[in-house]
Amino acid sequence: MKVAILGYGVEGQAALTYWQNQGHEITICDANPNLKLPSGIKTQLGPDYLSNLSHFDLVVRSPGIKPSQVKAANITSVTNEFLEECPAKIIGVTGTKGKGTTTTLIAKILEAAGHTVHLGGNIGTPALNLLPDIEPEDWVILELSSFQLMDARRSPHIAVMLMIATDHQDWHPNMAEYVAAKQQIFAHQGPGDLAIYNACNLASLESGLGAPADQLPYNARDGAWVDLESSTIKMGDTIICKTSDIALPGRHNWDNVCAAVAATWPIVQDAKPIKQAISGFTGLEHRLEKVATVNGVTYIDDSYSTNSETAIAAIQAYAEPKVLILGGSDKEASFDRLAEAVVRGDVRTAILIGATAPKLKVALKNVGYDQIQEGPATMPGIVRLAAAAAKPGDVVLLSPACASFDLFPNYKERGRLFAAAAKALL
Ligand code: UMA
Repeated sequence: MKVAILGYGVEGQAALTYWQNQGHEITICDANPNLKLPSGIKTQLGPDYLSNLSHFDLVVRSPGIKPSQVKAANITSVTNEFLEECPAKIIGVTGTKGKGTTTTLIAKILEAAGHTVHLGGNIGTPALNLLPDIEPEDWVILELSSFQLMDARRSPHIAVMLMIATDHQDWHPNMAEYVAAKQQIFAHQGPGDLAIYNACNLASLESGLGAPADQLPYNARDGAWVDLESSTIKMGDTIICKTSDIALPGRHNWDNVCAAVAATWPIVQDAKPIKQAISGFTGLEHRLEKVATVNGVTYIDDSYSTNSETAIAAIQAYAEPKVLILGGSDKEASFDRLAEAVVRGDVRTAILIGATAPKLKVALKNVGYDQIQEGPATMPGIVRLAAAAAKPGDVVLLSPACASFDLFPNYKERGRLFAAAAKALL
């Protein structure tokens, strides 16, 4: 077959290995004319990279490329190929925020219960790279983004939809398309499959109630929920653990814990491994990660926070006075709710950085908040400014509510530089 791989990033590279190993003739198509590629590979690079796709027998779309841009008869994606070829049962997790944490917690619970688990998808490992090692009795846990789900032709056996909030409106033309893309996680399920939804989030609730599979809510008494009276996490009437057993910081993570309990209970039917995983998992890198304590000030790296909802959750996760670092590249989002949370959130100073700094300043001033400092363009300077503003007992919180691409290569590098600058204060 003549196979065109659209986009040569992480998934494109996985696709190249996969289809090349099957002996097909590959052409890499990418908007970037300066890509580094293996020698001898055919290419179609630059502005016309999406032209003449009808000449190929198969076209493989990378998640970052919009399906509407691709004019070809036989289109697939790494996600579609994996969903078709995977020999084991799959648990898929989507939602706006909490996907990575919930996906990982599900994997840890199943591991604690003695299962062999494979973890991948949007969290960083392209699903096709998992395929060679998967045995039929294993479990696969996939984090799935709207970009990956949008043209999905199959759904996972157990599908989890976490909270949905406004995001990626620079890529999807509107929220309706974003939510419809996420709903593909349920759309192709059938009898015997399980659709898990967040009963306290309208878009997730509506999507779950419309799912063709068996439905199981969380944040609801007939599913996994937090019993505030007894301070416990329950599955129906069964106590799984105390809320104080949860090692993840912040109340928003109780939602992720409940989602993971709902997804794994039907498989393990035993509170012990679930509690063990919940009490041992402190979180992923760059998600409310404590990276240093200097002069009585705690430095928290929440660089993964790229929208207002996650920054609000981060502000609410700490009772201490905060020096908050906000800003980055623009995703066309409103900062009004974030500004309200800053006012209520005991924020000593907000340091504004990057392209969205002026927009954030307006939103903060509109709600009467003026403890604002403009940050420099490099992380050591930003952290020094934060350190000077903080008092012993404070938290310096990098939770930017924005993507990183104006000042940093990606959110991981932004977080890594923050941690390094904080440690350099010692
Ligand atoms: N490209 C084009 N045209 C475009 C867009 C991209 O030619 O319109 C090219 C770029 O020049 C580049 C390549 O495509 O060479 C990049 O491909 P990609 O953007 O699809 O990204 P990958 O490197 O393949 O990584 C993807 C996910 N990226 C996106 O969805 C944008 C990764 O999620 C994921 O970890 C990886 O596959 C493995 O599955 C990242 C992400 O930001 C972390 N996801 C979003 C999020 O979490 O909010 C959805």
